[in-house]
Amino acid sequence: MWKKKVLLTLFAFFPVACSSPVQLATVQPAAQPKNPPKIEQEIKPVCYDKECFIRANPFWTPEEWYAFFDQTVYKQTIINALHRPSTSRPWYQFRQNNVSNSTIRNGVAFWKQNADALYRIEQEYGVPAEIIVAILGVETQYGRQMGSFRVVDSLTTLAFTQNDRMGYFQQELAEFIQICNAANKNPFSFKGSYAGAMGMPQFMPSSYQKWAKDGDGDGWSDIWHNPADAMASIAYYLKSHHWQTGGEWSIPVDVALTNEILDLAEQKTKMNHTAGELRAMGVDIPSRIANTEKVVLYRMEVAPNEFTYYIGLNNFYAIWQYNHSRQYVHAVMEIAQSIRSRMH
Ligand SMILES: [Ca+2]
Repeated sequence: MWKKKVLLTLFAFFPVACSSPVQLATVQPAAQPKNPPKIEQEIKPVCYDKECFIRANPFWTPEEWYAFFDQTVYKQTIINALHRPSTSRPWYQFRQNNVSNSTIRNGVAFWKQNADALYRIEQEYGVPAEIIVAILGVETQYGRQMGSFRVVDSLTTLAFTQNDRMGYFQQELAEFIQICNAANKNPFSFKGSYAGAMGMPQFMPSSYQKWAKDGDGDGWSDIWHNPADAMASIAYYLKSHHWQTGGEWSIPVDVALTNEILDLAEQKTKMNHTAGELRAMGVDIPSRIANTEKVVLYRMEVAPNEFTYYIGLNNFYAIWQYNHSRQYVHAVMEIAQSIRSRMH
């Protein structure tokens, strides 16, 4: 089951990748290619060598695959990054590092530069401009830090070095090559994070297949260079994950600190309770939220050992699906609100 879940997960927001300056891929075709047809990727068994992978992906001949692999470079730094233990920082530290004045200031400038396209995308998808801008800010600093690894090196290294997600990266590699083939692009010209997350919104190839959009109507979803395409892709992603126009995202709540509540606040993020059920457990939820509404209870450490409890609503969950981190959602929301307030 995890494999299926991972496929639906965006490996966005990798701090390692974000530490490098952007080096834009040079992909300027003579003629504008059309978006490739969506590829239905079946779940394939994990391969432990390239021969097996080549047999499983016959859209290229073995000679073409071997010529390709000859040009890819194994990167130990990618494996090191994969195995680096993920440290779960409390919110008050995460906030300090991710909600910066420069991100807000640059977000305001980015909005002004792209105001027409943003307005159009906001109207089409029903996702507010400030949310789209804030996600671009947190992911890649508005395209300034999209990752410095060649996507082919990242995916090949991760696909053929023993790790728990080999099968996942093999599928991502196959999808990436098929995207490039169908669009007549050179796969070696694209850069991304160490894990292969690509472009301004940091989409993995499978996410690109499902949710990348052509925001400026030139026929190619260029999430690497074209802000309109990147913005439309983020908006479509959120819309596809049930963003509700005008909906709330998260509300601070008073709680009765029972063991049941403490347990619940530490569980995985799932919209598996209703507001009515939480009210019955002693959570003080504002009356405007209907008893039937699905919510998730969680808490954020706002200072050492000081917690604020929240209920996350539908739009909290939509953003959480972009990046499975409550801190990420709060950073996006805080940046979005600050940017919006400076636009008036
Ligand atoms: Ca485009």
